[in-house]
Amino acid sequence: MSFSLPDLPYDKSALDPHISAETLTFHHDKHHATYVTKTNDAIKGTDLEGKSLEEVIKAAEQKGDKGLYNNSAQTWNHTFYWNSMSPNPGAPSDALKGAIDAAFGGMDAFLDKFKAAGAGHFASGWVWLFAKRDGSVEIRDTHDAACLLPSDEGVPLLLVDVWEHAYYVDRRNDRPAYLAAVTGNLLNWDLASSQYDAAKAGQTGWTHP
Ligand code: MN3
Repeated sequence: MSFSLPDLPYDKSALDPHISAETLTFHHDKHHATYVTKTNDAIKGTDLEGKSLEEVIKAAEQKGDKGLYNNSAQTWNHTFYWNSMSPNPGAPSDALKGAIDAAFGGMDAFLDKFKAAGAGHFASGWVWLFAKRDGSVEIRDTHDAACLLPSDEGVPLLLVDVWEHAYYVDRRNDRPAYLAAVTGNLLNWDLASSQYDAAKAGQTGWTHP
């Protein structure tokens, strides 16, 4: 059994004008697809074949297999990123809104800090909204493929790609404009709210299909 490239959870034009269909076509059908193919190639015929993607990522990390880690973590990150955006973004639950208010002093202050974290992240990586098991939330950024899987520590709520391929077609080098478009219009608060409930309940939350 091998991993399949999950379909986008919306039409390729659904995020336009914030993210174009051209960007989604290249990003999903080329970049994401390549990570899936390379993950499958690396585990074919090994004892990892048939395991969940989360198990593959953890095994690659433990073994120090950088190639497999990078491709499997990028597969997970991209699927979670697609789901972290929606043309119908909704609003955070009262519980999550309370945690954001406590951590950042309000939604606008959170969005400003999230955008600043993304704009200030050096080179390729990811920006996360992460909930700890005690119900507190924080912004994290990770380099290259590094993936924050659900753990005893907490659960990721939202994830935004800041690799250049996420925005260069639409925005050229203007990463702040991409971050403003995504955070202002597309963040999937329904997903974030259900992930927040999972974090507090000691559950795993979203897992890769
Ligand atoms: Mn990407």
